[in-house]
Amino acid sequence: MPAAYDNNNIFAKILRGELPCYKVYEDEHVFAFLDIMPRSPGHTLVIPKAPARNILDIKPDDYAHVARASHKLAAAAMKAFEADGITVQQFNEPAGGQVVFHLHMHVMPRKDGVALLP
Ligand code: DGP
Repeated sequence: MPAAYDNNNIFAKILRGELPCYKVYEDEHVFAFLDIMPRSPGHTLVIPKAPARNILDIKPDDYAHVARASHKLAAAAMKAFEADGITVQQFNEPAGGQVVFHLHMHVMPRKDGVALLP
């Protein structure tokens, strides 16, 4: 059973404007900003405005909003970063690689032959 949502996680603070970020996109349902430790140029995080720890916690409609925005931002990032491809990735719980416990989708533009930074 996953832990409860913690309102004081870093991304909740970014959403409330309590911590700075480089905003990429915002609408009624989602917020997107650059990752502070980018694994590729343009590495963007897309998060729901609704509080949700991860995929095990989020309502399907809220996940759909994140997916829809990621779809839109992936196409925009391909153009903006003249990318050859794009990796979209999402981690859940520590065993699943999650470090920040507000659901987020990684959108990472890629160049041919260039590995993601660790
Ligand atoms: P993960 O939970 O494993 O999907 O990774 C969390 C990501 O969040 C990681 O790529 C680094 C990023 N990150 C952590 N703290 C901050 C922060 O304060 N600001 C921003 N913009 N990104 C952060």
